[in-house]
Amino acid sequence: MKFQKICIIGLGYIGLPTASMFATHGVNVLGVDVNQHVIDTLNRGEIHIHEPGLQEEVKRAIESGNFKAATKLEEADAFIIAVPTPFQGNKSGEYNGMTYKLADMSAVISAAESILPFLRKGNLVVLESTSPPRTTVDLVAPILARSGLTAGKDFHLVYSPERVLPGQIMRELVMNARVIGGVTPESAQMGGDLYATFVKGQILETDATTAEMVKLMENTTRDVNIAIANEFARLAERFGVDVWEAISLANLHPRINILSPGPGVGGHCISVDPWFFVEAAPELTSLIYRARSVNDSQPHFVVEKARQALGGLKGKKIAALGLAYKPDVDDLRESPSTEVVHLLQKEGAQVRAWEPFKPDANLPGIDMVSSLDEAVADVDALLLLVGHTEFRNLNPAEVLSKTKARILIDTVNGWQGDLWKNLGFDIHVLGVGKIRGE
Ligand code: SAJ
Repeated sequence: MKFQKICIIGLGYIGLPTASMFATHGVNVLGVDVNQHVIDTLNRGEIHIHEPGLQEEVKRAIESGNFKAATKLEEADAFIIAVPTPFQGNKSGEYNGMTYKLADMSAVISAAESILPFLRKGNLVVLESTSPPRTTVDLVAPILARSGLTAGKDFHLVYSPERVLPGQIMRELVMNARVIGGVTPESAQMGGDLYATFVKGQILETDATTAEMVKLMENTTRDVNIAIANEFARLAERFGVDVWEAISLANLHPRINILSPGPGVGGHCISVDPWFFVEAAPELTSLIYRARSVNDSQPHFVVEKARQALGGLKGKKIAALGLAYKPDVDDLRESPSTEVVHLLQKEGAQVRAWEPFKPDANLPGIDMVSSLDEAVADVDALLLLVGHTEFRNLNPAEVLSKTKARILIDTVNGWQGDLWKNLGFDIHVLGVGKIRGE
């Protein structure tokens, strides 16, 4: 089938790249978002998020005449739901001593409801948002059935997870394999036809619930693997080992690939998605639950490290470098760095935070400064929380000239210890329980 027009609901990190990609491949795209500011920004040809290559793609999309943004839907051949599925801030679930977070599906529900007046026979509806198992068949299909049309019979319904890595979205959107889970094989085929518009990776058709599980399994596996790296870092400190050296040696084994420890796991994906499994089946997910707990407690481990390095935290001044959830992105969602800053302040430290990718971020309770110089000027220690390239490339001599701090706490192994040590800095690296080089 040829798709003439599609509506994409949700113009965030996934919806906007996807919308512009379809538009530059000849499909007429209406991008819909509830946020008027987002719509105004896009219709001016600007973008509201930072992602390499996105600005150029959106510009091409607008120039092609195929893309416009609005707050209201219109009739279309296909509807794609790409809205956030965070967890609920104020509620949690309990099972056998486990306290777990609950998915907030309200944006998916509203998006599905917004399609109702426009749904016609023969349409395709795709859910891309990461969702708990069975969301497509148990939540979305019944909402859409209120139109009087049945999924798999009158219209096609598909779950197709986005699996792109922030920072690499534009390339991965095209090159990654795409899993398309239909409520019927015909739905899956129709979904495959849609994404074949721009996807160069393999298109793999399956059923909707399998596709949901695939997505959650991927991110859960990564979370568990990061948790074990974080636990190895704790063990290495206990046993006087440099975990980074130990990991690189272990990874020479042909079947081992240990990930990197750090200040914790952030972002809207890996720190959230495993909870969808725990919520759906707490009695089956003790390992997944434990991994989440290890990663969520990693900021506390960083704070203890800072306490040791500084001989106490009360009244100490600390420059926190990096608040994004990972290197070279501007996304601060679920960032472990902000958690570290809050915990340090709770212990009486005074923290100045510098985030080069979002210098004007407004984070309640956090003192954001507007330059690196301002952050490091009058502090006792520099705390590296994110391995942004520009932090990794800092020139130690230049930093020395701008700060009176002589203590460095590096949670991401971003700084070459020797260079800093030779200039008189005292360097403490997460996961390193010995003096490097000794
Ligand atoms: N992290 C570590 N150690 C590591 C790797 C990552 O501590 O070795 C931390 C990062 O600093 C960050 C968090 O984990 O705080 C997550 O970062 P990430 O780069 O692992 O993943 P995301 O959240 O940016 O993107 C993930 C990707 N999933 C997988 O790699 C399995 C991406 O492909 C998904 O599309 C995305 O989640 C998503 O949207 O679900």
